[in-house]
Amino acid sequence: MTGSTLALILLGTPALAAGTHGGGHHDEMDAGKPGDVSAVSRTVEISMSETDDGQMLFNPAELQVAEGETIRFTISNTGEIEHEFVLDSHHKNMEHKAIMAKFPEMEHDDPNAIRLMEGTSGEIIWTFSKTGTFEFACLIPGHYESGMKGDITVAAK
Ligand SMILES: [Cu+2]
Repeated sequence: MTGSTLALILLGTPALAAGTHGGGHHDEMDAGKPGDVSAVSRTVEISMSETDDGQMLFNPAELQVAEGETIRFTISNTGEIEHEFVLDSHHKNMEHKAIMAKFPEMEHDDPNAIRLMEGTSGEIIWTFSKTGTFEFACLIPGHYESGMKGDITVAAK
């Protein structure tokens, strides 16, 4: 999501609150940019699920990437409730999480995010064009606090 669309959402028009945000654009974001399938160098499988004691988890919850690498994330919701995978900087995820707390039914069409019903799977292809530490998170209210976050470290080539 760009700064300008975020600002619009924060202004909170009812139409935006009830609809989608982001734009499926291919601009560079904090954590890199949408990748091209022809550039995929590695597939990383990530599952999303809950535990019997109330935790909600990504597995794995840590990933090391080399700058410039394009990763195909194959994401499976093996749990019993809906989850999402949002790849961004920690800062952007926290901004987004605050919006989700107000509008839990908000749908995503951002290229860095996918929301999956239980028992379904999907994929995101992402090029890590920037070095740094980024985060994947489930921003459905309560899930992040229950453990649904993971770290991605992008190291210089
Ligand atoms: Cu979740």
